[in-house]
Amino acid sequence: MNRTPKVAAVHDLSGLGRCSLSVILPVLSVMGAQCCPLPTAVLSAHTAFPAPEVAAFQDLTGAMEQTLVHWEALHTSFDAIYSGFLGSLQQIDVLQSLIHRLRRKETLVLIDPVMGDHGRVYRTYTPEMCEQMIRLAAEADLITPNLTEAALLLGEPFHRIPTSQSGMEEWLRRLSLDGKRSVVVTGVSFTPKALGAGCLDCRSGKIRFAMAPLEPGHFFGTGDLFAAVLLGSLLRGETLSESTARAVDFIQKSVARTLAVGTPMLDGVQFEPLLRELL
Ligand code: PXL
Repeated sequence: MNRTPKVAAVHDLSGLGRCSLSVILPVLSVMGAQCCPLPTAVLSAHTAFPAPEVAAFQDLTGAMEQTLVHWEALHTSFDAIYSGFLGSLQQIDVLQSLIHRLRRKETLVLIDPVMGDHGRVYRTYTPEMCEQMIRLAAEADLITPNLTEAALLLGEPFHRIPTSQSGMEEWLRRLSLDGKRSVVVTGVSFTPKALGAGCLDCRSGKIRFAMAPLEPGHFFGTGDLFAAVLLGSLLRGETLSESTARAVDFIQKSVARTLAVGTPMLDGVQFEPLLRELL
């Protein structure tokens, strides 16, 4: 019988709006992985909710540093280190130390470079943070940018985001840093009726696209849901292209269900009833 894979999940915990740890924990658990949270911050709601002046935001950078010291003292090792939304330059530095100090040869380092969406950089993300994230993401085994983040990583203006398959293949090769890391780009679409992701597996050099019917709605937190399903699938031994297809399919079904129920976009997608499909 196989040991349960262990994941260090470096993400925030947001009370309202399904995203980050509140999505990643259930998905990884149902897919048979142990999720060890390293919370970066506790928020009353994710940052897209209105009324930021009354919002709770507890920065946990100090606790992150202390956790790293404790985990290192315990000689803890992980099958994967998986990071997402980070709140400050210092948090990116802590993540870098964590990777340098706890990574083993067999550890999969998945960095989701959460910096922006829909052609805009998140308001909490400074140019220095973008630069530091680009540097750190160069050390990842796998990155999962959306189109906006892909442009930021490549230093390309948003209007140059490719709309053709050959253009996206070229971006995937560039994002892989000449095959040094694997890449999954989300939000890819070449026809009005389909949306999905493109992946480049640095071990085989192969590029694949996984597409699903386009659902007419945008929801927060789908990037986190996507990367969590992708990672859960990879840790079960599925290939990058199989894992990408599984994640695309799961997001499409979750979005379709949410549209049918009609809950608000800020609440994220109704994935809970579909979790059993990931078993
Ligand atoms: O889903 C990305 C994300 C995660 N965590 C917080 C966010 C966002 C995106 O806006 O605000 C707190």
